[in-house]
Order: sequence, then C-alpha cells, then structure tokens
Amino acid sequence: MTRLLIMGPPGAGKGTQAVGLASLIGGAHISTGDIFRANVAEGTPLGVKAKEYMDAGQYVPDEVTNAMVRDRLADDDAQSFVLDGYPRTLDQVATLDGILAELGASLDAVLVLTVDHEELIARLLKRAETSGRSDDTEEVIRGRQEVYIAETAPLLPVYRERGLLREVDGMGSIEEVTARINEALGL
Ligand code: B4P
Repeated sequence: MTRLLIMGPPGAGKGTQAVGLASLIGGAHISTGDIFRANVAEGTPLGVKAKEYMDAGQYVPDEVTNAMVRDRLADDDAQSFVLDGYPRTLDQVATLDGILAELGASLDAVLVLTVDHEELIARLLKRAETSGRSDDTEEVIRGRQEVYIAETAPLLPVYRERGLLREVDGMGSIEEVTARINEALGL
C-alpha cells in the first residue's frame, strides 16, 4: 500500500501531477476539489453547500469536507491513494489522522509543490480562459492564494516535523516536475 498527500498553493499543479502519480502507485486519485465540482454539476445538497464557498474562493467548512473524505477513504479501491487538496486546514489534519488510525493505516509521504507567486497567478489566468470555473477570476485567484497562506501553509511544519515532507520544485514543464516527484519518492 502507498498513501500519499499532494499539497501546494492553487495552480501549483497538484491535480495535474496527482493523476499520473496515482496510476503509477496503482491507487485512487482523490481530489476534494474534483468531488466538490462533480457535486456542484449534479446539483446535490453537498454541491449546493460547497458552491457558495468555492465561488468566493473560500474553503468549504471542515465538517462538510471531512465527512466526504471519511466516506471516500472507506471505499475498497482507496487502500492506496493520492489525496489531492486535502488536508487544507489543521482541523482536517487531525481528522485525517483519526481516519487513518481507525483504518490501521499511515501516510508514506507528503509532497509539496513550490511555485513562484507570479507563475501561479499566470497559470490560473491561463486556465481561466478554458476552464469555465467560477473561482478562476483574477480577484478570486488572488484571494485563494491568501487563503492558502493563512490556512494551509501552517500544515507544512507539522508534516516536516513528522519526517514526511518532500518539497519538490514545481516550476518548469509538467514532465520536468513529474520527473522530480518520482525522484523525490524513489519511484
Ligand atoms: P482544487 O480543485 O484543489 O484547485 P486548485 O488548488 O486550483 O488546483 P491545482 O493546484 O490542483 O492546480 P492544477 O493542477 O489544476 O480546489 C478548488 C476549491 O475547492 C478550493 O478553492 C476550495 O474552495 C475547495 N476545496 C478543495 N479542497 C478543499 C478542502 N480540503 N477543504 C476545503 N475546501 C476545499 O493546475 C493549475 C493550472 O496550471 C492548470 O491549468 C494546469 O494545466 C497548469 N499547470 C500545471 N502544471 C503546470 C506546469 N508545470 N507548467 C505550466 N502549467 C501548468
């Protein structure tokens, strides 16, 4: 079993890299952002709740996100996984610790992609041209970077202290970043 987290600010390439990484380890790619967007598209009660926060560039409340991840990690295909975009708050870290303890499982590594601020904005503005995502407007993009710094950056020292953090340079082409990730994980 291989259990990985992939972290980094919006636009760092988490989703882009997580897909290939999950198939490489033969595990599930679990993106909380993707699950929320699918629920929004289907108009489920979860989607209705999530949409107001996502449109504003805010995090969906922890109790909603935590319950969703708890359910997904109980699925048979989630014994090996790449969790993409979760945890994003200290409360989510504590919840994930609890879920994994209940499952008798533990994390193998926490990847964090580092990318210059201006490059992040440029990538998301480019994605905005085609994504149709309501949180890909310039004002919301800038706001989401601030939310990351306030809410999620404090998670990095927690995982560093546990000896799990692998910081990977996320600048350059997608293929270059993939190669660095695989090297950092010994894959
Ligand atoms: P996410 O779906 O996780 O969105 P993201 O952070 O914008 O995306 P990511 O970093 O994965 O970027 P991508 O690979 O697409 O979250 C969206 C929202 O959902 C959050 O704001 C929040 O509201 C909610 N949410 C999700 N998880 C939550 C949680 N745990 N708690 C509470 N709320 C939560 O890459 C971006 C762009 O760059 C793409 O266009 C890509 O093609 C491009 N790109 C990637 N790598 C590149 C490279 N090397 N060079 C050039 N371009 C590159």
